[in-house]
Amino acid sequence: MKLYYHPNSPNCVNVLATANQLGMQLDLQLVDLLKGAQKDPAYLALNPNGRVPTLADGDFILWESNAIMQYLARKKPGNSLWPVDDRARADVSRWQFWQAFHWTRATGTLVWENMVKRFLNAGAPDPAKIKEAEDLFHSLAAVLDGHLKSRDYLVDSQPTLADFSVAAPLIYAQPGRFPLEKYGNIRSWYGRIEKLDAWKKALPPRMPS
Ligand SMILES: N[C@@H](CCC(=O)N[C@@H](CS)C(=O)NCC(=O)O)C(=O)O
Repeated sequence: MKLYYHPNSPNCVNVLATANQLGMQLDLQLVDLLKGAQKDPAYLALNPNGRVPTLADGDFILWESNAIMQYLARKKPGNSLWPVDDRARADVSRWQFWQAFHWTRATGTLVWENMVKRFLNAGAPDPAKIKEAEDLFHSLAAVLDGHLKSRDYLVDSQPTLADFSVAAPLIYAQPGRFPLEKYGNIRSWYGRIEKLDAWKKALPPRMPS
């Protein structure tokens, strides 16, 4: 299976960590976002959103990182990343939807304003957008931190797809200036994710500071 990816994309780190944890080898195809390769007509034919990641399994093309993670997990029955119990599986989906719809709105804006703009020379950070994203971040982080108060991982006693999806944006917590000070449970949980070999192997080789 081919994964069209960029090593610095959090939405690729979650997929790579999943493949690593499942012991799967993906044929990695770089889409150079810095050169605009995501807008090449050949790539847009695979993924009309012009974003990474995209998985190609023969003639089956799949985009959206959470869908890709579930698809990979289905290929390895009996794994602990995507439990088969109906409620546990629904719980994993709950957090993956929460990540895609809510969490990345806050974290994505902070990463763009505080980090990516600097790399792309795309102008000064916009204080109003940062304030709005920080407010959203606090309301969401309070939910996540509260949930993690009595748990080591989001759904199970071991990591699931939910943990990889929700943890992925945190790879840029520092350069993105995520206001995490008050959220000790999130920091401890992310510390546990960071210790996993599958996660370490999925991280970009060079991390911006
Ligand atoms: N919801 C999508 C988001 C994908 C996404 O936004 N990818 C970013 C990188 S993290 C991208 O390709 N950006 C390129 C662009 O916007 O031009 C997923 O989870 O796969």
